[in-house]
Amino acid sequence: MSKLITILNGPNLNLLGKREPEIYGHDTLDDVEAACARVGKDFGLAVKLLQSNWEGQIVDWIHDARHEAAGIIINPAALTHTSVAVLDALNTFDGPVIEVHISQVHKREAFRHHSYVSMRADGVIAGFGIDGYALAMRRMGSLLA
Ligand code: DHK
Repeated sequence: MSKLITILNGPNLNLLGKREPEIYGHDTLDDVEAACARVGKDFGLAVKLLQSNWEGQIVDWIHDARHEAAGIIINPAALTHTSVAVLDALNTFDGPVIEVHISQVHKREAFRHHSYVSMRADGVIAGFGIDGYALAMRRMGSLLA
């Protein structure tokens, strides 16, 4: 049976592909899901990709992952820089957590340089576009082998 990886996406990422394409590119979250599912096949990993604009919904999905997922890949988007609640929720999860940012946040505004989630993440990927999600899946494959 495949292990499940929950891939969580925070505010505004529903607009991926339409929103500021010069920063976030033209691919959509459907493209992200397809790429992650492809990589997952090589490692015996299934994927469940979710997106919400609501902090509490992200927290609830992290709680769900406690019972059903082997690992979490999370792009918390703006919640990266603000949310102690998301950090606390991730601290209740036992498996590996990988934080992904599509853009190179350290090249951007100073407020994007700090991440609460990085205090829990086992790995952080930034600036690889949506390829960052597939790279995170590969890493999950190694960590969960
Ligand atoms: C996405 C966002 O929406 C921003 O708020 C973050 C992140 C960066 C990304 O690069 O994927 O600052």
